[in-house]
Amino acid sequence: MMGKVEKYLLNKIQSDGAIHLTLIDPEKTTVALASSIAKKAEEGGTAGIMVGGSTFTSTSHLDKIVKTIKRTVKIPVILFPNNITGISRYADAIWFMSLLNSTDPYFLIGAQILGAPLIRKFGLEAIPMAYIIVGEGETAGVIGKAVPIPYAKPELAAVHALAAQYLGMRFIYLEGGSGAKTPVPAIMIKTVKQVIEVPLIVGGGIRERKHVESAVSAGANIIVTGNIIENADVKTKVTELVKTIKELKEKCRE
Ligand code: 1GP
Repeated sequence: MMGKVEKYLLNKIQSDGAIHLTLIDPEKTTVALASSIAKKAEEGGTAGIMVGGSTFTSTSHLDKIVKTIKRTVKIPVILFPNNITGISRYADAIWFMSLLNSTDPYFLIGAQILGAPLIRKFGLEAIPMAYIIVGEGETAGVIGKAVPIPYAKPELAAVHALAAQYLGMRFIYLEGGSGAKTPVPAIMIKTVKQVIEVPLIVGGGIRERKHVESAVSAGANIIVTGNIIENADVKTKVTELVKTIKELKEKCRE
């Protein structure tokens, strides 16, 4: 049941050690800007474009953004939905995610039940993923009614991740929240990695080379950056982050 985007991600993780994904929040961008960010991020070596954000609701705007990005880049476009309004027929795949530490059943399974028939109708590739909000959690934590796992409790993140793996989820996402002052700490990433075999995605507040170094050295397989890409010289920034990942991998091989 594994689709082509998932295969592509797994192959790329295997060959590159770890990969970078660029997150575009439709609410923060115009169609033209989103397409230019995606193009520059692709030139900088990002492996795929994720489209989503915690508070946006306009599916028509999302459709326009995804359609334009698809026309601009060859790398896959993966939806990162906050709700059923985050589903676009024009994407390649969707993170079919459950917010594992939400207190609201809607974010655990309700939205997924409503969204599933639409995903089938559109022929979107669904990639099962456990979404775990940690640290301050930021907007995603508030909107998703999560009880964020404190950074000082990495063992709690690990048991959430292990439960997700036993439930059959094929990716685990440790989310520090977009714009987090402190990205997910290395000790939490390491503790989670010790108990899971599936790939680990880490995002939230990753802005600098040292953040990428710390996350990848601790075992992150996918690094997601959003804010920094929207605000900075995209190509330069993505190139720097992707280069950091590659250098780390080469160091490991020596
Ligand atoms: C948020 O993890 C992502 O869902 C990205 O966070 O915007 O802080 O890079 P930033």
